[in-house]
Amino acid sequence: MSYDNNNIFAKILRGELPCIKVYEDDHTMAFMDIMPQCDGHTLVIPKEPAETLMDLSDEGAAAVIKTTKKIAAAVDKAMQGPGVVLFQLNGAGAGQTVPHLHFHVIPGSLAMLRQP
Ligand code: DGP
Repeated sequence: MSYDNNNIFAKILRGELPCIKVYEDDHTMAFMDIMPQCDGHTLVIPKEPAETLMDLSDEGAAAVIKTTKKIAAAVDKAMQGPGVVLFQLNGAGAGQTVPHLHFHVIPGSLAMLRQP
């Protein structure tokens, strides 16, 4: 597995770059997206170095899903719907731009997402 220790989210995890952090525990962190699709767009990442979901351990996957569930509930409550979209890209070919696994938690609906 390749992992770039100098990617932006690795720097955020080490405290070398700022972020608007909304949640942190021993295994995960959540912070606001710097280029949000809409207000409330939040990112959830594991602390384990993993570029894609396939690179993450089962324990890391359980932790990141647990945190994503918490954040999705909080975003839903704060933004009041109409729903919450989750997405997660694996690899540059899929459009992943930051090579540290992250889940997007976006209030709204698929139809409301900004088109590329
Ligand atoms: P993706 O295309 O799935 O790899 O999404 C990467 C997301 O990361 C994108 O929505 C913008 C966000 N992002 C990029 N750089 C930064 C940063 O320095 N800080 C924060 N908070 N988000 C960032």
